[in-house]
Amino acid sequence: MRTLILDLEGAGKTTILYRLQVGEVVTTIPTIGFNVETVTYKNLKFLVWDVSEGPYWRCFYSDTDAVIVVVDSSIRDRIFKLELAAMLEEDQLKKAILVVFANKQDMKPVMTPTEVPNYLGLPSTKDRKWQIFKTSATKGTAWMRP
Ligand code: G3D
Ligand code: MG
Repeated sequence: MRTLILDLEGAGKTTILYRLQVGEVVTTIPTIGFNVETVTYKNLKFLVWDVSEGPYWRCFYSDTDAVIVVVDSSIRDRIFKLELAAMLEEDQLKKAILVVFANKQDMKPVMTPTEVPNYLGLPSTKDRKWQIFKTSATKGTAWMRP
């Protein structure tokens, strides 16, 4: 299974990767020139990078089974919302299931976990399996909403 983990810089991807403790986190700088972290565990391969890297991520789309989006719940970022919507329109990601981590729940959240899916426009997404979890990567907690 190929899983992409995306967010804006600083939402908590690296912390989550280490928290999973499923293997060695390898940081690679491919020829295109941005950082991709990878962890391989059994038949799971996680590829992790910042959404702010823009369209370059297309190179990694093929055969993606799942997309994990890490949202920093302590900020409301319009660019991220637009980037995510555009990304999910991509043909190669049409069949991928979507998991949202509403992260940094230990901080004073600007968005409640109920707001996050609405904010990202998920309820109106057709033909997409998605689920949201409230998380605190630093505390190591994750639970389904509400
Ligand atoms: P990134 O890999 O997505 O860029 P990081 O993000 O995992 O490097 O996390 C960025 C910062 O946010 C780190 O703080 C990290 O400790 C913090 N962080 C990640 N997840 C949480 C969370 O759930 N709660 C809180 N309070 N902080 C979190 P530093 O200070 O090391 O830059
Ligand atoms: Mg990181």
